[in-house]
Amino acid sequence: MKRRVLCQAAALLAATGFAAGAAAQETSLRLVSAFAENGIYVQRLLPWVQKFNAEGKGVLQINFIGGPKAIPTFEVGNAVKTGVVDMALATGAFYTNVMPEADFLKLTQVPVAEQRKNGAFDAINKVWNEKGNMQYLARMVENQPFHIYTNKKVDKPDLSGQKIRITPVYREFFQSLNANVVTTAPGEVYTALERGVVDGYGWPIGGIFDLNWQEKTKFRIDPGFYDAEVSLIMNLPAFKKLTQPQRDYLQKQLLALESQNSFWARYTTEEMARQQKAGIETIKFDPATAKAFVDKAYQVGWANAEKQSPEIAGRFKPLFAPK
Ligand code: 173
Ligand code: 173
Repeated sequence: MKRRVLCQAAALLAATGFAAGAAAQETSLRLVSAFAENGIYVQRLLPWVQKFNAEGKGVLQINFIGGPKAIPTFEVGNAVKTGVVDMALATGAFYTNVMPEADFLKLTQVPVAEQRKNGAFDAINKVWNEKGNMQYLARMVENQPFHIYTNKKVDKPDLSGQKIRITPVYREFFQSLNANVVTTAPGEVYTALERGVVDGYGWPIGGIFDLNWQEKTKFRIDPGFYDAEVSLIMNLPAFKKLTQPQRDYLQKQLLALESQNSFWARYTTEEMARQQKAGIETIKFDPATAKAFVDKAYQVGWANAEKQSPEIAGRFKPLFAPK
């Protein structure tokens, strides 16, 4: 694995090295995505990169290298930490190998705009700086709850006898529902479903069509739980090297990116309709069971956070709690 990443790093440097020195004041940041290039997250990010580069000429540029073919999904965090790349689009569940706290961001119940005001964003950055050698830049996905998608019908929140594809997002919660779990990158979900290696998977409400999973999906369990966190992160030394005008420009564009997050509520409505049209049936619980299901997700999520990192979980919890 190590060797493969080094080898890819060499390829990245070779691919991007030519740009260096073109303009003395201009810095070009190498960006990768832990999510597939044809998926909704990268599809929304690329126009932002284009605008960033058009308006940032002579100041700061972003060079999008690619998705998981450039750096494998679960290696992206380390690539940012070590400076193999400058910046990444990722989610915390993909870089718990850097710090377990990365996955805690799924537990936020306040909008990122509020996180910037109430101290949550600063609290996150203190940890990301100290433990991850990273700057947490911006959250570009909000209002995207996770769901259980399965091919085996259930009439209560019990996944006994089911094998479910997970990432760290879902592990303890699905295990508490008696599932057998197997961790895979998103890029392996289709094949796992096709071969019957798994009966289902965890994923947010939106995006299952991006890799054609609807072809292999019979049911979605409602309600959703947590909030999918997809964010830009940056190597800390690379961030600190930026001049003040570069930093100001970056910050302006990051806030502009976050200001578009109202998209996600609309996307949820569209994706639910699209799933229904594709023949995916919804499994719903009675209101009391649904509430207990969501409460359990947060209870299990925070209990695990407190077990892994009690001090930091204690700092985050009041800042992430709904008002
Ligand atoms: O994993 C690899 O072998 C790899 O990614 C690579 C990259 C550049 C040149 C040769 C191999
Ligand atoms: O791969 C995943 O299921 C996962 O952890 C995730 C996190 C955020 C957005 C989409 C997927």
